[in-house]
Amino acid sequence: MAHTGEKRKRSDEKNNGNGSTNAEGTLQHPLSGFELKAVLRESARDKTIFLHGKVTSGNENCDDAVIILEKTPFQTDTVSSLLKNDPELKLQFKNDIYGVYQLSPPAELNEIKTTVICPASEKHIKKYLQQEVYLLHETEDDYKAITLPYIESQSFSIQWVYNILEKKAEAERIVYENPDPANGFVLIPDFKWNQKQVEDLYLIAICHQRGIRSLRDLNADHLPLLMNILEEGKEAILKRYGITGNKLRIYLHYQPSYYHLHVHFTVLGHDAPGSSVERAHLLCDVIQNIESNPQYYQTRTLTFALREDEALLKKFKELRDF
Ligand code: GTA
Repeated sequence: MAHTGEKRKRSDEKNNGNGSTNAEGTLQHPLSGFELKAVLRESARDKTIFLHGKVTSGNENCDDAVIILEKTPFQTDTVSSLLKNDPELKLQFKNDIYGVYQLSPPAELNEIKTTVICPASEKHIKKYLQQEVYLLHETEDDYKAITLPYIESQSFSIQWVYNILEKKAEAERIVYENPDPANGFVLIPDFKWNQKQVEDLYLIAICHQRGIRSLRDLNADHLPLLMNILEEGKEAILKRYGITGNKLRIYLHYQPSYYHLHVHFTVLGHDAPGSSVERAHLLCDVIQNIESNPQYYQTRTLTFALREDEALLKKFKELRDF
């Protein structure tokens, strides 16, 4: 019988160190015992699929897990090795000068980015489910009477944000930090970016100050923080990735999923999810709006889209003529 240490080592090799330890001290594969429950959404264009499944991973009770599979972009520095040394090609058809083949690349050039949310709440499952979306115009009163109570009662946990700010998770991934408690922030690669190519660069700046939920809370007091994020964020990205500020889309989501102020940095050429006009607010515009009217985000009607199944949309339907 293998000793626990040996068992852990073997399982570690198989897992590449990515497993979690169960009660017996054995490392378990994050997808161990995977059973598919439903396909939540798929996109042929984005080469992604969102799955609802069950896993029996580690200590966690994962009757409900969300797994996101995404084919990763080509990397210009390794792409030529895909074609060198007569790779395995299957002819699909040939017509005159046109040939279509299926290429089977070696495993290291054929990665699938795999995101596992485990255990996933019902809200996570709904978030990734393909659904109709509806546009909503939220007035100042709507925010106070409907949205704010909703956010306070049932938004996603932001523990992962505190883990980043307190260096309990992803500490080695931090690209830049301004440690000032009021006007500082942490700049870190987003969940959605594998950092292998800058073509889909995606970072987030998370502010140190707690209690700023979203755009709606921003006023003139927050201008130094917003300016720091804009200027220092651009500078850090130029230094680390060689991408200039005029190639970056720097924006906040309204509504966000996580109500602790954060700013998205994506490259212009990348059509990042959530960068559409009904959700993304450019940071430079946000700063100007507050400069011209310090109460801009408390008083203006803000427009955004909500999915059919979202509790917030149901609240608006109940309480307003929608
Ligand atoms: N570094 O633990 C984390 C982490 N988490 C839990 C979330 N984020 C994290 N980053 C790090 N570590 O950009 C990131 C998210 C997001 C930001 C929160 O924090 O990736 P938000 O509050 O405005 O929420 O931003 P938003 O935009 O709804 O989040 P999200 O998850 O990006 O969803 C938007 C759409 O993107 C989804 O509806 C879906 O269509 C798509 N999407 C989400 N995740 C993926 C994915 N892994 N792969 C492909 N598409 C995805």
